[in-house]
Amino acid sequence: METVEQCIREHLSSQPNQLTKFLSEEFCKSDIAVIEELLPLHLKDALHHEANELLEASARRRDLMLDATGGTPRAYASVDRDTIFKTGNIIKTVFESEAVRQYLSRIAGETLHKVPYQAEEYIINSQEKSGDTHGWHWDDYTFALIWVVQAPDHLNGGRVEYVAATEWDKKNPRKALCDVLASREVRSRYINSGSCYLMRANTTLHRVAPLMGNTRRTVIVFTYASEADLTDPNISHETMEQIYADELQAA
Ligand SMILES: O=C(O)CCC(=O)C(=O)O
Ligand SMILES: [Fe+2]
Repeated sequence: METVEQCIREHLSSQPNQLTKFLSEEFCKSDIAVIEELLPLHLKDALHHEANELLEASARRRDLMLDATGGTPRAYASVDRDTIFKTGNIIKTVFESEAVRQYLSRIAGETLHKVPYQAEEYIINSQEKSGDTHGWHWDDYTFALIWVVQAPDHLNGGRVEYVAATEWDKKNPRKALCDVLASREVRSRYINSGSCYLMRANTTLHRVAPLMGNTRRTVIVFTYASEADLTDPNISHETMEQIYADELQAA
């Protein structure tokens, strides 16, 4: 029987070169690229199904303000990496996929590596009620791939907002955040369910705007490292340590 990896590899090798080139140009220009068909449909369905099941069984609310990113809020339900690892199957298989990493490396124009910090490999987040948001922040590692499992109602917030080519001043994050927001144009995108997007997330300031009204938005977030990240002494994990304090202590 064909393995998941073989299936993904075949699927990706049949993507038109033109499309890959277009995505790569998009990413190069704007540090974000929305990919509609990174997986064949049946695997995407399985991925979504697993995310919803894990959320139902094991989600924990996170409601906190993060000092490390300038005092911005996190308000959503989430499932941590170890729970996904222990009870899931397809999410970790797709995360481990070399074919996916190679394809994303073509889009990014550089090699994506497995992230050297396990807690950040994959996470499920779900903004589930009015006001829920993933506040302004930068990620610890260069690349994030976000699978939109459920998109919110179009008129009810939950859009991805971002400003590319910015710097996270870890010594003074609040000022860095305010300076960017005071001086730069913020872009906003509605990402459809079934799509995923690749972002240069360590230099792109980003957030999920607060939900307005009764709607839900669920994502699976994969993190990948650049070659440079692997030896960067300035990478730290304060954000993860604060959001997942209980889980990381238990581990
Ligand atoms: O939910 C999203 O689209 C973004 C998630 C995110 O930025 C993160 O998990 O770091
Ligand atoms: Fe992020």
